[in-house]
Amino acid sequence: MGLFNKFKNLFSKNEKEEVEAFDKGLEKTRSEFVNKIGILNSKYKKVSDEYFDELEEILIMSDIGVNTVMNFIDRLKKRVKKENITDSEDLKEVIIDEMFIIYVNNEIVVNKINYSSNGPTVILFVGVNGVGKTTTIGKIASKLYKEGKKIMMIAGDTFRAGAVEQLIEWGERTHSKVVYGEAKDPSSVVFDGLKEAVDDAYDVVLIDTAGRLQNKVNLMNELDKINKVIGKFIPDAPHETLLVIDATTGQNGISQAKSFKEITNITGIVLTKLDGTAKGGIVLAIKEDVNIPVKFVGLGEKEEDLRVFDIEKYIYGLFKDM
Ligand SMILES: Nc1nc2c(ncn2[C@@H]2O[C@H](COP(=O)(O)OP(=O)(O)OP(=O)(O)O)[C@@H](O)[C@H]2O)c(=O)[nH]1
Ligand SMILES: [Mg+2]
Repeated sequence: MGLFNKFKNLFSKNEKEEVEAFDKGLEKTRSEFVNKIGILNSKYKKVSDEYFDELEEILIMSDIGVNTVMNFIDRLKKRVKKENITDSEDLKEVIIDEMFIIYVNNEIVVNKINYSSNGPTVILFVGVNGVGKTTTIGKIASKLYKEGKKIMMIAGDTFRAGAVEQLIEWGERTHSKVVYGEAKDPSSVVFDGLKEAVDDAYDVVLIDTAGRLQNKVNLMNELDKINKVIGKFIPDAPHETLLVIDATTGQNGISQAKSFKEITNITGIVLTKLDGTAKGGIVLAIKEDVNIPVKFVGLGEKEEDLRVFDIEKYIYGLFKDM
């Protein structure tokens, strides 16, 4: 209790709404997690090897990832020894503390979007089918529009039926220009779009791509081509390549991240549908197994449900009932 009041006071008044969004989006993960730890702690009043075995299982079930969990348990055991902790209740604070350490790990966590200081900022969205790329573009456009930005969306997904219409709909809703060309090569649509974006001084260009990963070489070639076209217009672009992952796919999402990392230079991850899973621990696995910063999280289907990722609000959302 004391810990969480301390925690809560860290957030400023104007962050209240933001804290509530994380809190709500992580409800499923939290209730599962906190329940299980509650049951565990009433079963074992004292910390023991059996206690750690069961804790390990609970953590793995929340998709934190096996390696991460092993290291985590090792560190907990060391602290238990060093700090002479015997009661399982006293271990709670240490668990939360160590979760922070996994994520922050003495590094400065950069989750800000790298905006260009001159000319359009180009953000490329990649990821497999149905993870939420197009929806994320819509949600980000809605944020940017509210900030007064001139936005262009480019329909680099010329593959799936209905993909262009979906983007056009988001374009209308967020006052963004949509550039598309059905039956064209994605990179030639990107060419048309970027030319216009530079000529007409757009602030941000959001590029949607098709979500295919059956053939790594093809995808690599396609993304290479798109990147070359982008670089022709704006040498230091794309300023961000965001990989979109669906949190409900758990460890599968982690292997997608590993594959995409080999294909192209991913600068950040958007983790969608956290609201739809009890396995929100995936954020920590991404950090440890992939080491690409999570820049945004999807905490629901509405426009305002996409949030800039914040580790403190995330941890608070996970444990506030503990
Ligand atoms: N609950 C929830 N649903 C989401 C979130 N993000 C996206 N969705 C839903 O996920 C579904 C797929 O989203 P799309 O944006 O079409 O996914 P995509 O990656 O563009 O899919 P393809 O173009 O087919 O590759 C839609 O029904 C979205 O409403 C989220 O954060 N939470
Ligand atoms: Mg799409």
